[in-house]
Amino acid sequence: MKITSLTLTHLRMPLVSHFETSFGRIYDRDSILVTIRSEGLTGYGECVADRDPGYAYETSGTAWHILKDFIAPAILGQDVADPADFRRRVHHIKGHPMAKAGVEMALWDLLGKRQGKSLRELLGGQRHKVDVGVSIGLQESPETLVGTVGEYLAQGYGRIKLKIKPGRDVGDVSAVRRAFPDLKLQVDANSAYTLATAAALQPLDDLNLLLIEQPLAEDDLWDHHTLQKQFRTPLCLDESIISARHTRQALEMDACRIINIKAGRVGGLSEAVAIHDLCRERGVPVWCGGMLETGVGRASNLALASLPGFALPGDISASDRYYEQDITNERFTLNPDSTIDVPTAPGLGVTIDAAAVEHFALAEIVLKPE
Ligand code: OSB
Ligand code: MG
Repeated sequence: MKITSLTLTHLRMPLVSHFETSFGRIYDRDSILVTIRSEGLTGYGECVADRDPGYAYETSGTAWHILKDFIAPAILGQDVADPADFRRRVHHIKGHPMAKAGVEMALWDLLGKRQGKSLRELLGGQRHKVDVGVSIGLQESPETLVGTVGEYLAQGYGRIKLKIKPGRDVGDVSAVRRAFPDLKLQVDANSAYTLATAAALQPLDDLNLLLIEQPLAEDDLWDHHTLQKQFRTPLCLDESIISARHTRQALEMDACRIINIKAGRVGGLSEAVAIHDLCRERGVPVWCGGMLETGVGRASNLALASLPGFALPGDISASDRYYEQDITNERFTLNPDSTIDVPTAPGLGVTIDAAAVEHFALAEIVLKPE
């Protein structure tokens, strides 16, 4: 696939309701839309780096720099055979997985369009619809939280994830558990605890949670191992899992018993599939995390989550949970059985609403071969 141009569009889209985690509150979501033109076809990818380095060190600013100054020159005017070839070409660039993943997604989209195959088919996904849940940010009070959970349950979501942080953990989660005794419930701390402060989480072990996501620092596999020994509830790692190699090490260390897979965090869909395959071999359940994606990234997540090892519901909610207006013409809706259909058209299976992209664009550059 000869790469004729690469367009970067920095987007900022208002969220339907603000989203608060242990690292901060946002009212709108930044992302970079990657558009690649090649041999008469156009591929789209989403770089999920956020405005602030709260979840990960990458930001829209660092991703823009790495994409423009390092990744684009490695592919512009070149014949990039497939995503594996792309990975070899950017291997010398240390880190910056979200920047790489944005371009890799666009190449998968192109590949699918060229071969007339959906991303699900290309990745080897089997399901035509995937189980999903909703990730709820920190609310004003436990009462508001119980109310919000009730609203999502009424919409048909069958699994709820609650964000927690020190001081807003056992009280909040117990209130939800009391109100909904049979609910499939899990929590996510986004690395807000240390081994010492995580002792406060011990009562969570009696609340029948599916998992406790990323309680400790991202670079701290060993203390997760120590903490896992103190909990019957499986720990699940998100931020800590940056590659298939780290996944193997985390599992060998018993630092967690479930893996959250996000293509952006691990450098792209290829690495995400490699992590899925490794976990499947070892009988470790995985699920698809979310980054408040636009319709582009949501289509990619759905294709990924259609692989057979995705045993738990993903953080892939319907479009209307995030954005009143999206950048894809297609909107994703929730089926009554708490699933979302996997797109079937070639590539990502979505089309771009150019007017919406223009409306949300803060900056755009078109890069071409020298
Ligand atoms: O830790 O899973 C996370 C959103 C942004 C950054 C990190 C996370 C999240 C979510 C939302 O939990 C998942 C979603 O609905 O997209
Ligand atoms: Mg998480």
